[in-house]
Amino acid sequence: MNARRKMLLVALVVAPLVGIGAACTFPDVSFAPAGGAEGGKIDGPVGEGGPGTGETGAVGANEDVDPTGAMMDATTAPETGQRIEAGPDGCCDCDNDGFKPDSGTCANLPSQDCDDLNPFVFPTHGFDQGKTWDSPHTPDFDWNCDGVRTKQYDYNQKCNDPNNCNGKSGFNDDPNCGETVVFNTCQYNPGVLGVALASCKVGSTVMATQGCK
Ligand SMILES: [Ca+2]
Ligand SMILES: [Ca+2]
Repeated sequence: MNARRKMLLVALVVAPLVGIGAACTFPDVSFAPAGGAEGGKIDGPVGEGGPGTGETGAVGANEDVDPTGAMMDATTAPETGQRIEAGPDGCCDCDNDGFKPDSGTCANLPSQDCDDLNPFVFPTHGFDQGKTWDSPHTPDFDWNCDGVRTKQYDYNQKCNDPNNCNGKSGFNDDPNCGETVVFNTCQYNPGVLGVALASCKVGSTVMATQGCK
């Protein structure tokens, strides 16, 4: 093979590798409101897994996270005016949310409203991305009165563990309920056996709001 042919062969081999290297250099980072002031769930592949191997969805998520939370919509309680001063004497379901407190005596309503003066706190309430908690009930942001604060999305997800990467997503840090912060979707690279190890990195980023219930 003469020198010219050798150079041509090298160029043909190297050029695609340079292209691949360039394509893999920068993550697909974007910033867009998601699940923010308008409430709702984050658009995109959250919790749905992705191609290749690895864990999917909320598998391995923090214990206080609902594994199906990422697929659910969320409401947003207003920051002010959530709680009423008092109901009329002898009222049952004072906040008119369809539930009465355990002490309520009126008929035909389910009980266990843990705060009958706040219409945004009641059993069956789904995730809410409200920022403030205006209720004596504890724990705070237990919108559905089950005595436990459950978070909608996983958190402290740094996308740095190749064994827990593919299809994973979550907040970069651990935001409070109703707080809007950076949310990562991880990108898994299986590597090439004997050449490059599998790796995990942040594939895309949005701003999102933690919902709780
Ligand atoms: Ca009520
Ligand atoms: Ca709860």
